[in-house]
Amino acid sequence: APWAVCLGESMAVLLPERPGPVETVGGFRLGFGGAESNTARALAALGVPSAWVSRVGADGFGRRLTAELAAGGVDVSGVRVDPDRPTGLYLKEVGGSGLPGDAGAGRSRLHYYRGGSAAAALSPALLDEPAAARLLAGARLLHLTGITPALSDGCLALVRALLAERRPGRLVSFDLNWRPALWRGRDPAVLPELLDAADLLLLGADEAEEALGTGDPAALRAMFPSPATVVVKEADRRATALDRDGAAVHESALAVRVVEATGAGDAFAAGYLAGTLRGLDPRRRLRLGHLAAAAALTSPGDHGTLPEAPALAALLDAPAEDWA
Ligand code: KDG
Repeated sequence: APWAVCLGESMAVLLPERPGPVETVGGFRLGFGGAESNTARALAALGVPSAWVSRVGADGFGRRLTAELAAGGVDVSGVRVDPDRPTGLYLKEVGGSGLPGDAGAGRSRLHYYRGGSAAAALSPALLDEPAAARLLAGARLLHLTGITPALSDGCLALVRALLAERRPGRLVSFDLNWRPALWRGRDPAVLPELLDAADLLLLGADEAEEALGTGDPAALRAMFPSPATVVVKEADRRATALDRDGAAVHESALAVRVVEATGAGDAFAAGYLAGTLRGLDPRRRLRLGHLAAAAALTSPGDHGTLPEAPALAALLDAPAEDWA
């Protein structure tokens, strides 16, 4: 049975041929993305048996993205096909000229075409679907993000139900993934209660500042007393893991030339969670997060390619002065 279950919406994505406003970018390449399925795929790439649970439309996008995830080693037996609603779509607008050193390079705006999508129809009814229920019952880790509760009332109710249902031996991780565009017309005040119900909380300092009023690791730890671990990512600087008594472990991020940043947070989560499931020490968990994020940062799509296992192992074990 898969160790990790990642639940949330995945979409087709239109990736522009070059950076700039949509009007000027020429053609688009088709890709697939979605925070939780990105994490599932990166977990599988790290050797962690993983499943993605969601809904897609009975359309070519849904079939293609499900097939791509399956080809990436992700268990898709818990993906339902909705005959009445489409697979969602988003468009990436990449900032700057694309030349290295350009301050706008790598910054993207996502434009969503996902209202009324198949995944937005997720609800607590999922818990009675045999395939999903079997995956959820067998998992050692359930990974959720702050995107799902923004999608619909049904999605919010499902996230609440999953967080309320504690299972011994199963960790629940929650990545804030603040997407203000998705909360228009909905109330993000529900987020703190959800975040505090997880075992393992992942937050970007910048997004936490915007969504919660602070990006300070100690302040966030104090704001969310329940999770066993709170991990705060300070962009390209470092990440900090804080346990319940506030003890902190820091690890610097790797210096990389950013090609396109979307998906880096999802990859970081996968690295950190893979390290957690493997029982690595706190520093190596953070390192594996940084390595997976670096792979995503240096690739134009949401996904990157990790170093081969021996190189990865050497980096995890490197003495502090040789790391970053
Ligand atoms: O983290 C990457 C995601 O933002 C991207 O894949 C699209 O899931 C997505 C979303 O809702 O923003």
